[in-house]
Amino acid sequence: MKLTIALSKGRIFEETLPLLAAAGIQPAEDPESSRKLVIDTNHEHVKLVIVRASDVPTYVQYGAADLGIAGRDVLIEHGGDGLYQPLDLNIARCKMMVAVSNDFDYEAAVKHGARLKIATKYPQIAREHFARKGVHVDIIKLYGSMELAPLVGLADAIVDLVSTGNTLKANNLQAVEHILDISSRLVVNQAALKLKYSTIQPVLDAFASAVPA
Ligand code: PRT
Ligand code: MG
Repeated sequence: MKLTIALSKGRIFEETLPLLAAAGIQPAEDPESSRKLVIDTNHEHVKLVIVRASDVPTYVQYGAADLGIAGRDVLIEHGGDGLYQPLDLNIARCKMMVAVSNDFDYEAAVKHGARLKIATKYPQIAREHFARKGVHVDIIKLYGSMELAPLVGLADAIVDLVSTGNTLKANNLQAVEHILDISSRLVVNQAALKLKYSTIQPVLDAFASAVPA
Protein backbone atom coordinates (compact mmCIF):
# COMPACT_ATOMS: atom_id res chain seq x y z
CA MET A 1 0.00 0.00 0.00
CA LYS A 2 1.28 3.49 -0.95
CA LEU A 3 2.33 5.88 1.77
CA THR A 4 2.86 9.64 1.41
CA ILE A 5 4.74 11.62 4.05
CA ALA A 6 4.57 15.45 4.14
CA LEU A 7 7.73 17.23 5.31
CA SER A 8 9.10 20.75 5.20
CA LYS A 9 12.59 21.60 4.00
CA GLY A 10 15.23 22.83 6.39
CA ARG A 11 15.53 21.85 10.03
CA ILE A 12 12.59 19.45 10.11
CA PHE A 13 13.76 17.59 7.03
CA GLU A 14 17.31 17.27 8.36
CA GLU A 15 16.24 16.11 11.81
CA THR A 16 13.75 13.66 10.27
CA LEU A 17 16.37 11.84 8.18
CA PRO A 18 17.55 9.60 11.08
CA LEU A 19 13.93 8.74 11.92
CA LEU A 20 13.22 7.80 8.31
CA ALA A 21 16.43 5.75 8.26
CA ALA A 22 15.21 3.84 11.32
CA ALA A 23 12.10 2.94 9.32
CA GLY A 24 14.29 1.85 6.38
CA ILE A 25 13.34 4.90 4.32
CA GLN A 26 15.97 6.87 2.40
CA PRO A 27 15.02 9.85 0.19
CA ALA A 28 16.27 9.54 -3.39
CA GLU A 29 17.05 13.28 -3.52
CA ASP A 30 17.86 16.19 -1.26
CA PRO A 31 14.98 18.72 -1.39
CA GLU A 32 17.46 21.55 -0.68
CA SER A 33 19.18 21.05 -4.02
CA SER A 34 16.44 19.39 -6.05
CA ARG A 35 13.45 21.50 -7.04
CA LYS A 36 11.17 18.50 -6.94
CA LEU A 37 8.17 18.68 -4.63
CA VAL A 38 7.54 14.93 -4.77
CA ILE A 39 10.56 12.91 -3.76
CA ASP A 40 10.87 9.18 -4.22
CA THR A 41 12.55 6.97 -1.66
CA ASN A 42 14.38 3.66 -1.73
CA HIS A 43 11.13 2.20 -0.39
CA GLU A 44 8.93 1.47 -3.40
CA HIS A 45 5.71 2.35 -1.59
CA VAL A 46 6.85 5.50 0.23
CA LYS A 47 7.14 8.97 -1.25
CA LEU A 48 7.78 12.33 0.37
CA VAL A 49 5.99 15.57 -0.46
CA ILE A 50 7.80 18.81 0.37
CA VAL A 51 5.51 21.59 1.60
CA ARG A 52 5.70 24.77 3.70
CA ALA A 53 6.02 23.93 7.41
CA SER A 54 2.68 25.56 8.19
CA ASP A 55 0.95 23.63 5.38
CA VAL A 56 1.88 20.14 6.67
CA PRO A 57 -1.25 19.74 8.88
CA THR A 58 -3.50 20.75 5.99
CA TYR A 59 -2.08 18.14 3.61
CA VAL A 60 -2.48 15.44 6.25
CA GLN A 61 -5.93 16.62 7.38
CA TYR A 62 -7.32 16.25 3.84
CA GLY A 63 -5.52 12.96 3.22
CA ALA A 64 -3.23 14.33 0.48
CA ALA A 65 -0.49 12.95 2.73
CA ASP A 66 -0.95 10.04 5.13
CA LEU A 67 1.69 11.19 7.59
CA GLY A 68 3.46 14.44 8.30
CA ILE A 69 5.84 16.09 10.71
CA ALA A 70 4.99 19.51 12.11
CA GLY A 71 5.99 21.77 14.99
CA ARG A 72 3.74 22.07 18.01
CA ASP A 73 3.50 25.80 17.16
CA VAL A 74 2.08 24.99 13.72
CA LEU A 75 -0.27 22.33 15.12
CA ILE A 76 -1.75 24.65 17.74
CA GLU A 77 -2.34 27.38 15.18
CA HIS A 78 -3.87 24.87 12.75
CA GLY A 79 -6.19 23.44 15.39
CA GLY A 80 -5.42 19.77 14.73
CA ASP A 81 -8.75 18.87 13.06
CA GLY A 82 -8.73 15.37 11.54
CA LEU A 83 -5.21 14.69 12.80
CA TYR A 84 -4.06 11.89 15.03
CA GLN A 85 -0.90 12.98 16.94
CA PRO A 86 0.61 9.77 18.30
CA LEU A 87 4.21 10.80 18.83
CA ASP A 88 6.34 13.69 20.01
CA LEU A 89 9.52 13.27 17.93
CA ASN A 90 11.55 15.61 20.16
CA ILE A 91 13.19 17.26 17.12
CA ALA A 92 13.39 20.92 15.98
CA ARG A 93 13.14 21.97 19.61
CA CYS A 94 12.75 25.60 20.62
CA LYS A 95 10.69 27.81 22.93
CA MET A 96 7.73 30.08 22.27
CA MET A 97 8.56 33.32 24.06
CA VAL A 98 7.39 36.89 24.57
CA ALA A 99 10.21 39.30 23.72
CA VAL A 100 10.58 43.06 23.87
CA SER A 101 13.16 45.65 23.03
CA ASN A 102 15.90 45.97 25.70
CA ASP A 103 14.68 49.47 26.60
CA PHE A 104 10.99 48.52 27.01
CA ASP A 105 9.84 47.99 30.62
CA TYR A 106 7.51 45.03 30.10
CA GLU A 107 6.85 44.39 33.82
CA ALA A 108 5.77 47.99 34.35
CA ALA A 109 3.55 48.01 31.25
CA VAL A 110 1.80 44.83 32.43
CA LYS A 111 1.49 46.11 36.01
CA HIS A 112 -0.10 49.36 34.87
CA GLY A 113 -2.66 47.48 32.78
CA ALA A 114 -1.43 49.02 29.52
CA ARG A 115 -2.97 47.66 26.33
CA LEU A 116 -0.07 46.01 24.48
CA LYS A 117 0.46 45.66 20.75
CA ILE A 118 1.79 42.19 20.00
CA ALA A 119 3.25 41.25 16.63
CA THR A 120 3.28 37.53 15.86
CA LYS A 121 2.92 34.73 13.35
CA TYR A 122 1.09 32.81 16.13
CA PRO A 123 -2.13 34.75 16.93
CA GLN A 124 -3.84 31.76 18.58
CA ILE A 125 -0.98 31.06 20.98
CA ALA A 126 -0.48 34.77 21.72
CA ARG A 127 -4.17 35.44 22.35
CA GLU A 128 -4.46 32.50 24.76
CA HIS A 129 -1.30 33.43 26.62
CA PHE A 130 -2.34 37.03 27.29
CA ALA A 131 -5.94 36.06 28.06
CA ARG A 132 -4.64 33.68 30.75
CA LYS A 133 -2.60 36.53 32.22
CA GLY A 134 -5.50 38.98 31.96
CA VAL A 135 -3.44 41.36 29.81
CA HIS A 136 -5.29 43.29 27.10
CA VAL A 137 -3.62 43.01 23.73
CA ASP A 138 -4.03 43.94 20.09
CA ILE A 139 -2.60 41.17 17.96
CA ILE A 140 -0.84 42.18 14.75
CA LYS A 141 -0.44 39.18 12.44
CA LEU A 142 2.89 38.92 10.61
CA TYR A 143 4.27 36.18 8.37
CA GLY A 144 7.94 36.49 9.28
CA SER A 145 10.75 38.56 10.82
CA MET A 146 8.71 39.43 13.91
CA GLU A 147 11.95 40.71 15.46
CA LEU A 148 11.70 43.85 13.37
CA ALA A 149 8.31 44.94 14.70
CA PRO A 150 9.40 46.41 18.09
CA LEU A 151 12.40 48.12 16.47
CA VAL A 152 10.25 50.20 14.14
CA GLY A 153 7.35 50.86 16.51
CA LEU A 154 4.90 48.40 14.94
CA ALA A 155 4.50 46.55 18.25
CA ASP A 156 5.43 46.69 21.96
CA ALA A 157 6.27 43.01 22.06
CA ILE A 158 6.50 39.92 19.89
CA VAL A 159 5.53 36.31 20.40
CA ASP A 160 8.06 34.17 18.53
CA LEU A 161 10.17 31.04 18.59
CA VAL A 162 13.60 31.24 20.14
CA SER A 163 16.27 28.60 19.94
CA THR A 164 19.80 29.97 20.44
CA GLY A 165 18.60 33.50 21.28
CA ASN A 166 21.06 34.94 18.74
CA THR A 167 18.38 36.62 16.63
CA LEU A 168 16.93 38.42 19.65
CA LYS A 169 20.39 39.50 20.81
CA ALA A 170 21.41 40.76 17.36
CA ASN A 171 18.33 42.99 17.33
CA ASN A 172 18.57 44.38 20.88
CA LEU A 173 15.61 42.35 22.06
CA GLN A 174 15.19 40.16 25.12
CA ALA A 175 12.86 37.35 26.10
CA VAL A 176 10.61 38.28 29.02
CA GLU A 177 8.23 35.32 29.21
CA HIS A 178 8.32 31.66 28.31
CA ILE A 179 5.01 30.44 26.87
CA LEU A 180 5.59 26.88 25.62
CA ASP A 181 8.30 24.33 24.90
CA ILE A 182 8.07 23.40 21.24
CA SER A 183 9.13 20.26 19.40
CA SER A 184 7.87 18.54 16.27
CA ARG A 185 5.25 15.81 16.24
CA LEU A 186 4.21 13.07 13.93
CA VAL A 187 0.71 13.63 12.58
CA VAL A 188 -1.37 10.97 10.90
CA ASN A 189 -4.55 11.22 8.84
CA GLN A 190 -7.22 9.46 10.91
CA ALA A 191 -8.84 7.62 7.99
CA ALA A 192 -5.45 6.56 6.58
CA LEU A 193 -4.49 5.10 9.95
CA LYS A 194 -7.48 2.74 9.75
CA LEU A 195 -7.24 1.93 6.04
CA LYS A 196 -3.45 1.56 5.90
CA TYR A 197 -2.84 0.35 9.43
CA SER A 198 -0.50 -2.49 8.44
CA THR A 199 1.72 -0.10 6.46
CA ILE A 200 1.60 2.84 8.87
CA GLN A 201 2.01 1.05 12.21
CA PRO A 202 5.56 -0.27 11.47
CA VAL A 203 6.62 3.26 10.49
CA LEU A 204 5.19 4.63 13.75
CA ASP A 205 7.01 1.92 15.72
CA ALA A 206 10.32 2.60 13.96
CA PHE A 207 9.98 6.35 14.56
CA ALA A 208 9.10 5.76 18.22
CA SER A 209 12.19 3.64 18.73
CA ALA A 210 14.44 6.27 17.09
CA VAL A 211 13.17 9.40 18.89
CA PRO A 212 16.20 11.31 20.22
CA ALA A 213 16.45 11.60 24.01
O1 PRT B 1 10.59 29.31 6.85
P1 PRT B 1 9.15 29.19 6.41
O2 PRT B 1 8.42 30.48 6.43
O3 PRT B 1 8.97 28.38 5.15
O4 PRT B 1 8.38 28.32 7.48
P2 PRT B 1 8.80 28.10 8.96
O5 PRT B 1 9.60 29.21 9.48
O6 PRT B 1 7.53 27.75 9.67
O7 PRT B 1 9.68 26.78 8.77
P3 PRT B 1 11.04 26.39 9.44
O8 PRT B 1 11.54 25.24 8.66
O9 PRT B 1 11.90 27.60 9.61
O10 PRT B 1 10.59 25.91 10.88
C1 PRT B 1 9.89 24.71 11.02
C2 PRT B 1 9.65 24.44 12.49
O11 PRT B 1 10.90 24.37 13.19
C3 PRT B 1 8.86 25.49 13.25
O12 PRT B 1 7.47 25.33 13.04
C4 PRT B 1 9.28 25.20 14.69
O13 PRT B 1 8.45 24.21 15.26
C5 PRT B 1 10.71 24.64 14.55
N1 PRT B 1 11.78 25.56 14.99
C6 PRT B 1 12.78 25.22 15.85
C7 PRT B 1 11.98 26.85 14.64
C8 PRT B 1 13.11 27.28 15.35
N2 PRT B 1 13.60 26.25 16.08
C9 PRT B 1 13.58 28.65 15.18
N3 PRT B 1 14.56 29.05 15.81
N4 PRT B 1 11.33 27.66 13.79
C10 PRT B 1 11.76 28.93 13.61
N5 PRT B 1 12.86 29.45 14.28
C11 PRT B 1 13.20 30.88 13.97
C12 PRT B 1 12.48 31.87 14.88
O14 PRT B 1 11.20 32.17 14.37
C13 PRT B 1 13.41 33.08 14.88
O15 PRT B 1 13.18 33.92 13.77
O16 PRT B 1 14.60 31.14 14.15
C14 PRT B 1 14.77 32.45 14.72
C15 PRT B 1 15.38 32.38 16.10
O17 PRT B 1 16.44 31.49 16.15
P4 PRT B 1 17.63 31.75 17.18
O18 PRT B 1 18.45 30.51 17.12
O19 PRT B 1 18.35 32.96 16.72
O20 PRT B 1 17.02 31.94 18.56
MG1 MG C 1 11.60 29.71 8.91
